[in-house]
Amino acid sequence: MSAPVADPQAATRPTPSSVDVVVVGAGLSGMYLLHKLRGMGLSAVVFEAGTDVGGTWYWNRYPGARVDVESLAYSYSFDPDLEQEFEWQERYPTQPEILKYAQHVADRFDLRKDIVFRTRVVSAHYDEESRAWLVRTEHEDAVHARFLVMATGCLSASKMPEIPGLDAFKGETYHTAHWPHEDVDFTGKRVGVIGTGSSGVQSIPVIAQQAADLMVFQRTPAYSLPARNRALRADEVTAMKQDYPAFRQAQKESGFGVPVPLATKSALEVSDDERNATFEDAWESGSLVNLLTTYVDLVVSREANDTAKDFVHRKIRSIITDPRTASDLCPEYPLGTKRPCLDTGYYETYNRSNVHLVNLQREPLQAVTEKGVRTAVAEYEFDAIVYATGFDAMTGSLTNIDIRGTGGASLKETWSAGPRAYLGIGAAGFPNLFMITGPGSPSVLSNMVVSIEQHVDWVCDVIEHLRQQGFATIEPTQQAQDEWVDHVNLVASYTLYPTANSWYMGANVPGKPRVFMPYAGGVGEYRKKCDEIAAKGYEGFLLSA
Ligand code: N01
Repeated sequence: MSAPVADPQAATRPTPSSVDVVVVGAGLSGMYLLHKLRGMGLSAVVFEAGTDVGGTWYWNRYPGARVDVESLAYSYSFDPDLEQEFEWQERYPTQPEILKYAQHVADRFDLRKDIVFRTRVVSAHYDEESRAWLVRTEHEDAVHARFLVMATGCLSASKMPEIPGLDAFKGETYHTAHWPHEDVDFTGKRVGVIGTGSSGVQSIPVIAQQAADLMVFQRTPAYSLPARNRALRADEVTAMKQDYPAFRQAQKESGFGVPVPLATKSALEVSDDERNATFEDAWESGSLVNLLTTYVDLVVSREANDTAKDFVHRKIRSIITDPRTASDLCPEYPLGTKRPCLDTGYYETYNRSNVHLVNLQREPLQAVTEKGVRTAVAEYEFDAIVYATGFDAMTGSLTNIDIRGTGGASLKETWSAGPRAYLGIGAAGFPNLFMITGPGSPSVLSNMVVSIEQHVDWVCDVIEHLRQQGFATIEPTQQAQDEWVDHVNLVASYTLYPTANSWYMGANVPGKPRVFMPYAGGVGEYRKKCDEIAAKGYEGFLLSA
C-alpha cells in the first residue's frame, strides 16, 4: 500500500461546523480514536499541527531517533490483520520506520479524510447552555462538539534553555523535536549539542560521526544502556505473530506494558556476585525494563538502588578512557528516577578525539551568542547548535491551549499548583473533556501504545454508555478527583521518583510546580481500577441527563 504524505503546501481542509467529537492530535492516540469513533457511527474531526500523521514520530526526526520499546511490542493490538501484515525490520525501529507504520495505518483505515492538517487548536471553551465545546483553530475556524478529546501526547510541547541570546546565533539552529524533513549534514562542521536526555543520547553518536568537532553540554548525566539493536529474525517474528493474543494480554497485565518475569528478591539479600551477574544479564539484554525490574526494591530503596547505580558507574568507567569525562558522565541520582536511555555507542563516543564534554555543573550555561555558546568559563564557537533540551512534559501540550470549562474556568489556572485529573482521563469542572494518557495515569512510565489503546477504549466505552443511557455529560466529582490525586501522590511517595529533578516532576521547567505527574502503580493495576470504575457505572463521575 502506498503511503501518500500530505503535501506540505496543501491548504487545510475545510473545518466542519459541528461534530460529535473533536480530537486534538493525529499521533498514535488520535489515529486510533478516529478509527474507533467512526466505527461507533460518530462524526469526528481531528486537528493536527503537522502535515501528516504520526505525532511524536512525525516531529522527532533527529539523527539516531528510535523507540526504546521493541517494535513487535510497540504497535497497535486493536486489529489482528494489521498486526499480522506489518513487517517490522529492526528490534528497535528507527523514527522513519515508525512513521511508515503510522502512515500505513492511516492508509489502511483511510484516516486522513477526517484529519485537518497544518492546523493548531488554540482554544476550547465549554458552553454550559448548549453543553458543547467550541473549539477554535489558528486559522480562526470554529467547530462545536459534544466531546473534546485531547490526544496531544505527553512529550510534544518542546522547550529551549532559559538563557539569553537564543536568537543571536548566526549559524544553524536545530531542536531535536522540530527536526527538518530534509537530511541535515554536519560533515566538517563544529557542532554544539545542549542536553543529554534520550534525544541527546541517541543523536550525539550519529552527529559525532559527521562533525569535525562536537561539544556536548551536559547539565545532568543520563543513565544509558546499550540497545544491542539488530535486524529482527524471521523466526522470532513468526513466533510473535502466532502468539500475539497471549502476548497482548500479558502486556495489559504487566507493570510497564512490557511483559517481564516478576522480580522476587531484594537487591540487598543476594551476594555481590549474584547481583552483579543479574545486572550483567540485564545490561547484555539491551532492555531497560529488564534492568529496572531485576530486584523488587530498586525503585523504593536508596540502598538497593545504589547497587544498580554502582554497577552502571563501573560500566561507564570501563568504557570511557578519560577518567574525568567518565566521572562527569556518572549520574548521582537513583537509577530510573529520571527517564533512563537506550543507546547505540553513546559512552564510546566520548573516546573519539573530535568529541568533548562540557560539564555545566562546573561551568553553567550563560548565553547563546552570535558565534556559539557562552558558559561561566568560556565562549565556544560553532557552525551549528542542536538543542536536545526536551519538553514541558505531560501538561504543556494541554495548558498551551486555552481550555475553559464550567464558569469559564481555565485549565491552566486550575492546574497552577500541579495537574489534577481523575484517573488522568478527566478533570472536574470540564464536562465531556477527555485526556489520552493524561497526568495521573501510567502514561510515560509505560509502553505508550498499550496505555494509549487502554485510554481510547475506555473513553469510547464511556461515550457509548452515555449514548445508551441517555446522559448528556460526564465529569469527575471533585471528591473522586482529589482522592485519586492523593493516591497518585501516595504511590509516588513510596518510591524514589520524587527524589530526582526530572521532567516527571516538572523540574526541568523553571516555575513549574514540583509534582510527580505519572501514576507509578503500574499498567495492570491501573487498568483493573479503570475497569472497576466503569463496571460500577463510572463511579466517581457525575453523569447528567
Ligand atoms: O528531553 P529530556 P529528551 N540548560 O528532558 C537538558 C522520550 N524520548 O528530548 O536533566 C542546560 O530528557 C536537560 O538537563 P536536566 C523519553 O521519555 C524517548 O531527551 O534537566 N541543559 C537534559 O539533559 C525522554 O525522557 C526516546 O538537568 C538543559 C536535556 O536537556 C523524553 O522523551 C527518544 C536545559 C533534556 O532531556 C524527553 O527526552 C527521545 C538548560 N536550560 C525521547 N534545559 C526513545 O524512545 C534542559 N536541559 C528512545
